[in-house]
Amino acid sequence: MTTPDITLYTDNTPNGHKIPIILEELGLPYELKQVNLQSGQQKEEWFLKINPNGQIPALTDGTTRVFDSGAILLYLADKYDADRKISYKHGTPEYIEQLSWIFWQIGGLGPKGGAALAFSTFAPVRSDYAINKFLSDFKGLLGVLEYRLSESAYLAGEKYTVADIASFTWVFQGAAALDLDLAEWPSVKSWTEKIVARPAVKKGLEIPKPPFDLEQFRVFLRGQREALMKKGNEDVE
Ligand SMILES: N[C@@H](CCC(=O)N[C@@H](CS)C(=O)NCC(=O)O)C(=O)O
Repeated sequence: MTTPDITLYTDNTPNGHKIPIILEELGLPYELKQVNLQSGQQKEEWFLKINPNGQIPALTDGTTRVFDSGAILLYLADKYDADRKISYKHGTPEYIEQLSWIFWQIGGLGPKGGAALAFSTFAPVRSDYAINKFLSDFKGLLGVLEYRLSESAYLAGEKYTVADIASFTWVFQGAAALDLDLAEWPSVKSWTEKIVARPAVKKGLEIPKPPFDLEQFRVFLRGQREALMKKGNEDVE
């Protein structure tokens, strides 16, 4: 195995936590650089050289740069998971399944969860149309996960993989942020509980420090939502 020379650029968000979880699962050494999203560091010139899209997470490994969490998790699995601890081997049916769920998360669960949170919680104006659309899209995708996890222990097969990590952070933090009760999706709930109990996941969720207080965040967001719901609906009839 090539010697890793990894620097991880991340912050406390669902996409941001995926990569520390994977690095911890694989026991890889890395340097951590927190990119403060609140202060807009992700759009600074130095960071755009690492991710021209100006978002976290991103990673450098020696002279190689990798951005966008799907690319990063596949890069790490290909390069550093020779024992296939958290990934399937290229060309196997499970590898294709793993790939499908990763792309599904990057193109669907993440953007829909992000939009649901933005419109229901942070929007400067209230649009019931946007709130309902993105919340129901996100819940629909939780239903897709429920269907898959009621027939398979993990998303790509019988083994926990990078595909699970990709969706897990969005379910674990996304559902809490949106005040959704996972009891509505029982297989997703027990899958989430199994994953959060893993030591590497516990550690990864606490990077960068200070650890993210999900319960405190949930209460804060609830207040934001209540304030938004007091505004008039601005949808055009
Ligand atoms: N498709 C990207 C999405 C990354 C993304 O949305 N990152 C967010 C944090 S979760 C971000 O950096 N937001 C700040 C911004 O867009 O300026 C990935 O999977 O890495």
